Amino acid sequence: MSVLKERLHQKIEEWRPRTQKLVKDYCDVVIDQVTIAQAIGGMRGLKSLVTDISYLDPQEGIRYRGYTLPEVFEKLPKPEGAEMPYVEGLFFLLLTGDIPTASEVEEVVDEFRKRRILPRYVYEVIDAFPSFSPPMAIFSAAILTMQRESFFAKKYQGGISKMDYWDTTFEDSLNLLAKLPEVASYIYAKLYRGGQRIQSNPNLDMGANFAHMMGIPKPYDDVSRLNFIIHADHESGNVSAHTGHLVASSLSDIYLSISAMLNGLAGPLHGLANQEVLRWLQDLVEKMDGEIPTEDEMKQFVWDTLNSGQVIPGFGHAVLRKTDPRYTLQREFCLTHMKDDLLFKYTDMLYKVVPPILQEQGKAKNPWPNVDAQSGIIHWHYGIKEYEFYTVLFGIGRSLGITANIIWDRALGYPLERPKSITTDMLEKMAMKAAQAAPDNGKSKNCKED
Ligand code: CMX
Repeated sequence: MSVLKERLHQKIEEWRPRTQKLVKDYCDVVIDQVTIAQAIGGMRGLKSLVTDISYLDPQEGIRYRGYTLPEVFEKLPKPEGAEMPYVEGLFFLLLTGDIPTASEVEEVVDEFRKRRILPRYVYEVIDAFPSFSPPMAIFSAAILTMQRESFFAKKYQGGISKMDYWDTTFEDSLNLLAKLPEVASYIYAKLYRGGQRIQSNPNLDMGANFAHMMGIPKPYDDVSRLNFIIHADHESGNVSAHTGHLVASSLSDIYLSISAMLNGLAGPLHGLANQEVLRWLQDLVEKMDGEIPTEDEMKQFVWDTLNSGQVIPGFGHAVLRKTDPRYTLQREFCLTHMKDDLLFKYTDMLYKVVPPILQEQGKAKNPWPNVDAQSGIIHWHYGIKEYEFYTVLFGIGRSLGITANIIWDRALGYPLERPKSITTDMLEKMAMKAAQAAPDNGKSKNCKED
């Protein structure tokens, strides 16, 4: 058994009694209540999911296993000469809660290397897609195709103890994660490089190997590591994480679950926003003939977008109420490596101009930039100009967190997810009952104005 699997096993054994005790002795303790606004409004803020892998504080941003992102980047071991840590080390941290030693990371790197080879049929499936297919659709389908490889599904059919579900799910997760960079880079080669594929280099770690397969020199290896790590997890309620968890809760295997979560990530209000940012910026670059706009011109462009009924991509967040630390980390990278880049200059001006405008407009609860405001311009700078591919890059990173969550869901025996729905009729009756009991006209105080 590898050190990672052994450590995970030990952590699971230690953790199980905590969850069991909560369910057995404290099952009736109320942790939240649901309002009509939440039931109709996407369950925003409703505390109804449990994960120990990451926690999103609205003011501070994400913590992985208790560590802020700057701490994660500082503490995780790095390949020699690299600025950014091993992605494989992050997976160790997400699964166990422990910062791995250099040799522990090396073992995970080795596991990924051994499992990276794609079955031939995956290339054939990717090749069979018509040209101009969206890369996220191909990515999701390629993963779905590999479902026949699922160790969990085979063992489940043969009959295994519930206590052991996590073990085969762990194996499936490692097998899939190791293959994702290969799948993604092959999709890129097929769609945008006339099928000219660069074979993977087994001597490299996940980030460096991905950069190599994409044919992009240093420091894109560090960009890949940065990109995969910051996108890995954002607690459980976002669309991709929640979809992965939901699908897995029916005991669908990792391949089915990750393929499904990618379909959620592909939406414009979620992972697709990074490509929307680029499209929107390119539009402005064209209007400005490549010149840097004045602040007033930039403000006008932002207002024009809002007045035409569109959102400002890369700004706002369902939970965060401050600048996303994932944005800040990428900005620091840009300041070191590409501070004269035209799109970076635009992005930096937007950082100044957009928040006061969104505040003045008074709709968005969070006027600050999120992770997507900056990620696309970095890939663009290093030569990935096909921005519909950016969500695929997000998806590789997000898979690390979601597989870690699903392994733990299985380990702790989380059951089938099945909330209850009610009808509008029922809601109206509840609203009337509340109104009769209340003073004035019975209308709630905190409802949104028209
Ligand atoms: N530009 C303009 N209006 C915005 C806005 C933005 N960036 N962010 C929020 N608003 C608007 C909403 O559309 C909503 O308007 P209506 O009341 O007319 O429907 C209002 O402000 C309130 O929204 P909110 O409660 O602040 O935000 P939500 O939780 O509903 O949505 C998000 C969050 C991210 C979808 C939203 O901020 C948005 O659309 N941002 C732009 C797209 C984006 O960057 N998405 C990426 C998010 C990160 C990720 O998941 O990858």
